[in-house]
Amino acid sequence: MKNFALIGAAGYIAPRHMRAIKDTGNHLAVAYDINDSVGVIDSISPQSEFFSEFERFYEHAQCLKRQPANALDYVAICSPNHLHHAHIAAGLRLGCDVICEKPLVPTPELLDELARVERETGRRVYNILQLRHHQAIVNLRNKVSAAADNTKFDVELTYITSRGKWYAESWKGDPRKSFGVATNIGVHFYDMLHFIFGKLQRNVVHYSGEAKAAGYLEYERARVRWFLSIDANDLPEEVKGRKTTYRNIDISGEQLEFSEGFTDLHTISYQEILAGRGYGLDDARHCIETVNVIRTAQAVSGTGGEAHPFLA
Ligand code: NAD
Ligand code: HP7
Repeated sequence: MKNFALIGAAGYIAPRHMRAIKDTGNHLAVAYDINDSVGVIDSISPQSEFFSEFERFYEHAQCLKRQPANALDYVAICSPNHLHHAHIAAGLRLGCDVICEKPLVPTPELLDELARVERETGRRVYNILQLRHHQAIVNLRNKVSAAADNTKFDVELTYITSRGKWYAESWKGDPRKSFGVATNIGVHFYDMLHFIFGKLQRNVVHYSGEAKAAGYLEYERARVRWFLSIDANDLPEEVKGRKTTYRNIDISGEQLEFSEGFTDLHTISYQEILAGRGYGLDDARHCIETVNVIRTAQAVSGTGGEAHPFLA
């Protein structure tokens, strides 16, 4: 049984990590969040220590090292995106392996920096890239690998996860903290596209705003017109009023709707990490490079059929 600490324990995604820790037979020893609305801990692990100040959390974690049975093995990180780097480095320096939410860090340079801390401490960082464990995505990847080597698929990706006004008011709507919608939410499908279709060869941005973004990506095995939005008005008519999310890949005319099937993917991610098959810094690099380019690119109008139809 491994001992875990959880940073960002009061937030939206933290309970999925708490469940993953419990369901993989491990122990949530310590939770930390600057917000003390953490009653959810009771439904999973009422004996866990809780701190709302980093200094007290850190000192407690250091002291645990004196008792081999209680020393922390893993630090799981669910804090806002701009804090990941500092929290990951702190976890490694505590002598723990780290499991961190996406986007791991905003730039490839920060991945290099974390690789240095991994070498200094001898500990490892793992990233939650849960779409790689989604059965529909795994099936699609197998189908693409089985196709003839010279097949290049035409893909239209529509990713709508609608959010209310709170999103813009929260840290998620602040580009200094979330790095914008393409990084905060798009990072999932850029990673998924790379996982299925190979290396990225071209990256063009057609639109970039607070609530949506769109562009064209060309991979070894696919040409992708993509559209991402958190605006419910962008939901297709057939799902409006019925669903708040719509995640669809149209691959050469065939529709693959993959909005469902997300609930257990954190637990699967943990199982894989604990079995030594987790996704580390090198696996995260491709999607981090992609979002880094998208964040800094000048938007241009789509030509030659490269624009997603929702942009018209
Ligand atoms: P959230 O705002 O609901 O939770 C963030 C938590 O971090 C809050 O409880 C907040 O009080 C806490 N926090 C803020 N500053 C802190 C600090 N200095 N020290 C400790 N805690 C601090 O956000 P969320 O939706 O839970 O997102 C958390 C992370 O998970 C983000 O990185 C986000 O990108 C990621 N996320 C991933 C998925 C996914 O599908 N894999 C889904 C949602 C969020
Ligand atoms: N929801 C909340 O109540 N609070 C939140 O903070 C977020 C959602 P989905 P997930 O918005 O930051 C996705 O769209 O898949 C509500 C991204 N993950 O299925 O869980 C929401 O209003 C994630 O990377 O959201 O998370 C719905 O009612 C990104 O950080 C419900 O939860 C996160 O949005 C489910 O909403 C975000 C993926 O796209 C895989």
